[in-house]
Amino acid sequence: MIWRCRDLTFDLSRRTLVMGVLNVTPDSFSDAGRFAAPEAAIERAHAMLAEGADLIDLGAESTRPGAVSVPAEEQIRRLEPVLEALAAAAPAACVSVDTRSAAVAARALERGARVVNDVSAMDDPAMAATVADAGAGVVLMHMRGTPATMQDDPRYDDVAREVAVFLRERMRIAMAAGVDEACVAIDPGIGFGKAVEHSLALLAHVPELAALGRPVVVGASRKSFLGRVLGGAPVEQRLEASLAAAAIAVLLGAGIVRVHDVGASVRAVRLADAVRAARREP
Ligand code: HH2
Repeated sequence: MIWRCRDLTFDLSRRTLVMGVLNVTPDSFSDAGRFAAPEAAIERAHAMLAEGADLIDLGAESTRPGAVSVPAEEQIRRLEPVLEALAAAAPAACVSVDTRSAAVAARALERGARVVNDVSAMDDPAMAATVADAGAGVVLMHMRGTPATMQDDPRYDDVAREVAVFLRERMRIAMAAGVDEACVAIDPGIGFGKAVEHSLALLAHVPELAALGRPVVVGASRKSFLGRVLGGAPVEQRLEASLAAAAIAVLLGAGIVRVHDVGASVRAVRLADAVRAARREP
């Protein structure tokens, strides 16, 4: 399976990609404010690349439950110095921009980003054309509602099936608007309008999403469902469960994991890759 992101083509049959999270926000659910200053963010990006990150997922708008949206101009103001520094690095880092705004995505693509990570799976009507024109990679993620309301008693009859139906439809819309299928990746949106049992079911049912024929992104790192499974562990005690979740996702067919702890995740994922490669086809 390949994933095309402008001038880069990733071969996911060889190994899982690790996407390092970098939030240049004052209010993300973990690392809040730590990388809001451009110098701190740029240093963090380089550290994650040195630890083996394949992509840096740069976000200027928190999407934690209850978060309110950040105007496009403010997102761009937060992103630009970091994008410029990463584009100038040698070799240039592969940056994905975590935004729901086509205006923000367009500016980030001008500044060298190669992927748009859209947690709304293209609710902005201008997003598909923006991605298509740049030949950028895109992550289409499932979310129920908006960050402001998504955790208000989410209900599903069959969460894995409903998420797969939604993602198949958003893939169809993206491709109808000119996005190349080879550029598309899909994400079940763990924790986005999901109760604990929904996030667990989505992890367990990664094979059904992989069956849609595009790389599956899983972002379980440090999320609250892990804390709940561990009997209330706070965010700083979720590393081992995050690594376990990444390894499980890879073994079940995920192609990309979105993580905060890059070095540890790379080591966990390499083992999962090796076990996956050792499996005899049934
Ligand atoms: N999770 C978060 C943000 N963006 N994108 C994708 N594709 N998949 C995810 O699971 C995902 C995502 C939430 O995590 P984080 O960025 O750490 O927090 P915040 O949204 O508060 O900035």
